[in-house]
Amino acid sequence: MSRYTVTAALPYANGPIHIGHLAGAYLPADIFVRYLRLKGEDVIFICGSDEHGVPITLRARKEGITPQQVVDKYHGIIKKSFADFGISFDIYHRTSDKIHYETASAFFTTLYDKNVFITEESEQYFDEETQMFLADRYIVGTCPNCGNSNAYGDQCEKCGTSLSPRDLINPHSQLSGKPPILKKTKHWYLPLDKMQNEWLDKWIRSKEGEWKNNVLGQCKSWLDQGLQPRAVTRDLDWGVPVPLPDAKGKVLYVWFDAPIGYISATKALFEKNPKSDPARAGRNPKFKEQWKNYWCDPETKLIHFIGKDNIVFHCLIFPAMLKAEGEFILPENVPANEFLNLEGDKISTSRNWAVWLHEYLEAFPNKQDELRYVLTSIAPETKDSEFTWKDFQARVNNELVAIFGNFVNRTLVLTKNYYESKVPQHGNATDLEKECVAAMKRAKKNIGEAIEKYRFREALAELIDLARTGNKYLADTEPWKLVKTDPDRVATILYMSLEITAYLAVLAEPFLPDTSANILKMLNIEKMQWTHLEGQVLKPGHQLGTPALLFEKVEDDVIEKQIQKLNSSKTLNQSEPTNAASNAPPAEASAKSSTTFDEFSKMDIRIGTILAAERVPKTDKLLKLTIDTGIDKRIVVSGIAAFYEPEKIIGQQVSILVNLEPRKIKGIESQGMILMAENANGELAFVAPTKVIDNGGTVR
Ligand code: B3M
Ligand code: ZN
Repeated sequence: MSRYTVTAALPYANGPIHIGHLAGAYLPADIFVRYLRLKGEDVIFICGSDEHGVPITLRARKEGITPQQVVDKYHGIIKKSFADFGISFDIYHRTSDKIHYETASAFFTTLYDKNVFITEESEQYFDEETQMFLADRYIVGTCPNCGNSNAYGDQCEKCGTSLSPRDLINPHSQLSGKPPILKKTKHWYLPLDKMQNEWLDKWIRSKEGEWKNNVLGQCKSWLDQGLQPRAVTRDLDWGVPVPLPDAKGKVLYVWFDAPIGYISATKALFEKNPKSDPARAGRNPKFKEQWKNYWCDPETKLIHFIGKDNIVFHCLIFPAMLKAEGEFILPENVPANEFLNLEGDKISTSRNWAVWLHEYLEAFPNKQDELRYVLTSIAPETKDSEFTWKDFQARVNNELVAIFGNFVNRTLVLTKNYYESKVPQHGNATDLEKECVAAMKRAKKNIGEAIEKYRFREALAELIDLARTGNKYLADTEPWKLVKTDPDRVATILYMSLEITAYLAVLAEPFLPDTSANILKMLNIEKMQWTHLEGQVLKPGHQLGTPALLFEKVEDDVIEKQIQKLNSSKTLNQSEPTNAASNAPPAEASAKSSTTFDEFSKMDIRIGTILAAERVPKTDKLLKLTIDTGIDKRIVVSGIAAFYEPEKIIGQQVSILVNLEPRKIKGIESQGMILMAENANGELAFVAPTKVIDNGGTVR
């Protein structure tokens, strides 16, 4: 028996969960854990809400409530979604819990006492109006890498580059919208540069061939650039206080405390629900407290399931912390997934371009396994992948209904009709039955091996293949025709089909837990271990339960509704003119007919800066912008509200056509037009200089 500690990324408790979360981390983790449990391994599955960090406090500001109210609300919603979809955590904890504060504090103190940290006083951005330092997402500006004007102080979500506030061009405060000033402050840093040289570089490179390429690739690119010391404290009032006398008003950086959340959750698990492990405790008396078996015993395998945006934290920074602490094991593997897209577009909370789990369940009650199935078959394991409703429908109807459900149902209904739902006595096996037995063994072996290699798509395909084999077996042998002429043969065929069904029930459990339970009930057998799936499973004469349909066809109108629902958020984003003063044309394949330089020169295009921005009431699209054009300050109404939040674009430089005839839009006189770039999906982005140009600068 091996011991495993399996974690899934702690979601920020600042919003509900969507299909991208599920496909990225929680489903693969759940499949892995359910499989290990079926094999009788000693495994704990840990998760919880990440309740600190700027995403939470920003949300609180937006909703006009306290951070604690935000996390209380979303912790409940998220926890319920996971439970609804059968994500079988041993504990779903939260980082606002007392035990977490104690654990994270103690962890910091140990590192401090061991002189791990370096301290540095440096100048950081400060918002004079709110008298606050602007950590991480409190500061917004233009990404130096891709020009995205909404990059955060810790990361550009557009190009994925990790940033520090000083990297941003045109930085401004999320709180006041004003450009910040610089102010001195002291912080504690993890010397990742030193750690890279001492062991981290070697350790990561030793994972070659073992860890997924997408994961190693990202790690190596970080290492190749050379790691920098990283601050693990922040000037904020929401978080775990830094446990030092000279650190008033400072808290631990959320990415320092959050992964420690895995450890505190494990402690909480054993406080509430001790699992006894006397054998190991006896062998290794050093670890008296049980949680330590899962974090400190070098034989335990620590596996982190995450999305690709969390790779650096789980592969480099958290291991660096664990190693520095000294008592802990390092991750055995970090099988991170890429991203799941939705109907041709990135999933986006702000544009409501998502399938939320709680909304899915309203439309498809009790169809959790259908979504688990589809998301696993398209999981972004090696590259980004895409969910579409049509594909969802096709996979449910053509695979779950037509193959899996159909086979199980035919088997049970025929047995009911011919043998009053008692397992028949089989006769001699022909080559056909031998092939079935071989297919069952192969499926068990291949599914297990694929799961152990984190190839869940492949594992699921093997499961459907076994059902396909069963379906073909019934089609080839046609027991419904033989029943009059060769009843012995029919008994064998149905016996064999029931055996395949029993295999399917057990092998499906990691992927489709409800379906597995339903089949077991119809077979009237207890839940079985993976290892018990050897030889004959069912005894002749055994009384089966009542057959029922496992899956229902998903009809066109249901799918249409979902597509319409999504499209309505798209129309909301696009219905009004994309730029009120123009009617920007969609991206066009061929160039327009030629013009003269003189014609072009009539356009007076200037560089300006957005001084103020607000939504135009009763519209979804329009922002009223105040622009400093270098010539004057003027109002422009622009149809960009779907793409930019007003408070985030203050200070943004833009190109503006200043000599366009003024035009009244929703009662506001718009004096000019902001130039926007538009892609084929109708997404807009500012056309802005790549370095700061004085307002009034010309565009030619
Ligand atoms: N809350 C980021 C995220 O939800 C972060 C994960 C923490 S895992 C320790 O993507
Ligand atoms: Zn960028």
